[in-house]
Amino acid sequence: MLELTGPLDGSARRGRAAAFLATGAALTAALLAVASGPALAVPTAATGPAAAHTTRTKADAPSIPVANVKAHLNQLQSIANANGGNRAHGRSGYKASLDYVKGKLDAAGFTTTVQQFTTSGATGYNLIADWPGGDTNHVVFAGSHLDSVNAGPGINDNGSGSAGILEVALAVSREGYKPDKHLRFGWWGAEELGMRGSQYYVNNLPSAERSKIDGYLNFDMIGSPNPGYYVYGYDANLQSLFEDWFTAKNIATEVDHEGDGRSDHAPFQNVGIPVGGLFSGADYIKTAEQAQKWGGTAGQAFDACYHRSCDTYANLDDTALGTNTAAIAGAVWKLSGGSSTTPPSGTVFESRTRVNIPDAGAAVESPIAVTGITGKAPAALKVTVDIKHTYRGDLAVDLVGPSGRTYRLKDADSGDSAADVNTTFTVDAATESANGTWKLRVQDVAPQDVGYVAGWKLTF
Ligand code: DTR
Ligand code: ZN
Ligand code: ZN
Repeated sequence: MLELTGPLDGSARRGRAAAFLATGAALTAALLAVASGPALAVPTAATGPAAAHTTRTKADAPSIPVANVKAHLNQLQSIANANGGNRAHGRSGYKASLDYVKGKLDAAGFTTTVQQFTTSGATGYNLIADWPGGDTNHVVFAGSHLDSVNAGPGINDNGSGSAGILEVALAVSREGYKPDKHLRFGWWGAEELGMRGSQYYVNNLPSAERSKIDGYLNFDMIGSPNPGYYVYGYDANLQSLFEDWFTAKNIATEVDHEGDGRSDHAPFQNVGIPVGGLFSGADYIKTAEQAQKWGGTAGQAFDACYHRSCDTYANLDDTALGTNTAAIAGAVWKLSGGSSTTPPSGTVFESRTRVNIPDAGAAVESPIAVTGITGKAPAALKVTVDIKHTYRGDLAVDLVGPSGRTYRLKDADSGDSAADVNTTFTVDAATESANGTWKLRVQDVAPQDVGYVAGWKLTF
């Protein structure tokens, strides 16, 4: 698939947000710079352990498999099912949701804090997750409310935003991302009662700490079944950052006016922090003109199950969910600037054999024979992939273990027009014997762009 995309350019226009974006814009230029460490000699074919590499590159946002986001939403649905059908403030389903999200973040290396508060006679909880490192005087903050209404599981409102930022946070960890600015993520309680959790957080944040937040990005409903693509218009620089991202993907957007004061951006906005965000629509009706540009059904609500029991796992549009999650990742990486860390150290088995990938054709495989490793493969097996391709969204990438079991590394994503796949994936391969033939399987599922596997490696 061939698509011309302009460079993302968050040109700075004013104030702190301008400094925020100026850094972002400067970083955009820097992101084009690639600093690579010494390339060590490696075997030309897949043989025994090779020396670990040291490579540092200015990082671009990784692609985020929407399947990963949906897996979190499936868990939230199960939690609601097991807790009276909802995840509402003061109910067991909310705390179970928070415990799920916290568990994922703790395992990924985040510093998490649970902030407790009382509202409407019940205990509420906010979850804050800080990614260690970055300049703590400049915080890039992404948040979503985790609570549902009492009437249902709240999968779109707002499991979708919660799962989207969770997966972006986990991608930060997978990539070993080292942002120049400090990254913080928040999951808010009691939003449905009137942004009580986020208001409590802001009320209890010293003004000196407030001033360190360069911007707060809010994501409340990003997977509506009859979706629109709305961008918050409260800060010109953050608005244009998201608008530029969607323009580069040829997706039209509108500025959201329905949500004024109606979600967790409001407490931050009210104390002067620049806010931005995305929204896919609630109970308002999609017009014919909007259906023309966004698809879906005119005359119907963006989410007919808004605040109803039918806001379940089935109440999602995967394209909107995946696209908005990708936009969140793009904004987080762009605004925080930084580099990926050195690849994992350990016993490395590597192939540098080129394997051409047929355009819109059959899957191809690149094998690596692993020997001399006793026992099982690790639960955090690092798979570093180097694929050259002019439109990485055409590619589906899997790891095949010696048992023949397939592990999905990357979904095809028609919205991801960036080039190449240079990513280290982490795979739970603990059921596999380490020794044996491992294969990287790649399939190009869409016409017009071509590429090849330049190499890949396993680190045990
Ligand atoms: N997600 C809604 C709040 C909300 C945000 N933007 C809009 C626009 C129109 C209706 C509702 C909303 C909630 O949490 O209830
Ligand atoms: Zn909501
Ligand atoms: Zn709601």
